[in-house]
Amino acid sequence: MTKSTPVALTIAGSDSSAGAGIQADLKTFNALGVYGLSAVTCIVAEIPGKVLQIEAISADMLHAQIDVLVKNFPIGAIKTGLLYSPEIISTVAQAIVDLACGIPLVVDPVITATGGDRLLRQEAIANYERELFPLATLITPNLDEAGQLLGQKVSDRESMQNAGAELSRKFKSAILLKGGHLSGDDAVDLLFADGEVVEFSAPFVRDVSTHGTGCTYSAAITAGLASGRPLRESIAGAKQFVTACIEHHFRWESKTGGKIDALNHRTKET
Ligand code: PXL
Repeated sequence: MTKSTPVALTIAGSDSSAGAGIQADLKTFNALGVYGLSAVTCIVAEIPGKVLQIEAISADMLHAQIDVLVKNFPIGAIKTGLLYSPEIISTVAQAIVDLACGIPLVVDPVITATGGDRLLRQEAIANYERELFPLATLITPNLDEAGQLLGQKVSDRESMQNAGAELSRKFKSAILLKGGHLSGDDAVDLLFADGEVVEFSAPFVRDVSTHGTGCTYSAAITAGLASGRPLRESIAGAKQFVTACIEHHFRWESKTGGKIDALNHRTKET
C-alpha cells in the first residue's frame, strides 16, 4: 500500500513579498513533504520592513474557502497566521468548531510585522482570547506578543518563565514562547505543555533581516503534526528548519537603496 502525502491547511494573510504569510507557509509545507492548502484572510501590500496597505477578505469568502477544503481533503493539521480583524477571528473560530474539531491547531498570534508595523487590529485581541485560543493545540507568541497578551513586559529569562506559565494556564493550551536573541549567542524558545517546560535552542544567526521567521516556524511545526509526529518532535524539527532557512537566506540590492533579505525555504537541510 502506498503511504499518502500528509496535508496541512494554513489560514493566513497574503504577503506580497512572499517571505511571510501564506506564501511562507506553503513553501514550508512543500519543503517538508506536506501538501499545503490555504484559506486567505487578508491581502497585505508590503516589502520586508514596510507595510503599505491591508485589505480583508469577506467573512463569507473566508468561510467558503475553509468549508470546501475541510469537507474534501484529509487535513492532518491546521495553522492560523495573520487574522487582522475581530470578524475574521470569529469566522475562523466558528468554522473550526463546526467543521474541524479534533484536528491539531497551531495558532501564531500575529500582531505586528517584523519591521514594527501593526498588522492586527487592537480590538481583535479580545476575540483571540475568547474564541480562538481555547481551541488551540499550541499557541506560538514571541516576546512582544506575549507582552501584549499579558499587559506586561516580557524581556528576560525569568519573565519568560512566568509569562509562559501564565499564558498556558489562562488559555489551557500548550505555549511555545519564542525568545529570539535574548540570551547570548542562542535563540532560545520555551515550550510550556503538560505542566513541564522544555527548552529549544539554536545558534542565533546575525545580520539577516528575518521577515517571516514566525510564520515559517509555526508552519514547520504544523507540517510535523500533519505528518503524525508528536508536538515536541515537531517543534525540534521546526526549529532546525527555520534556523537553516535564515542561514541560507537570499540577498538582493534594493532598487531604492539598501538590501532586501528573504528566507530560503529550500535549504540544503531539507
Ligand atoms: O511575519 C508576520 C506576518 C504574517 N502574515 C502576513 C505578513 C506578516 C509580516 O509581514 O505579511 C501576511
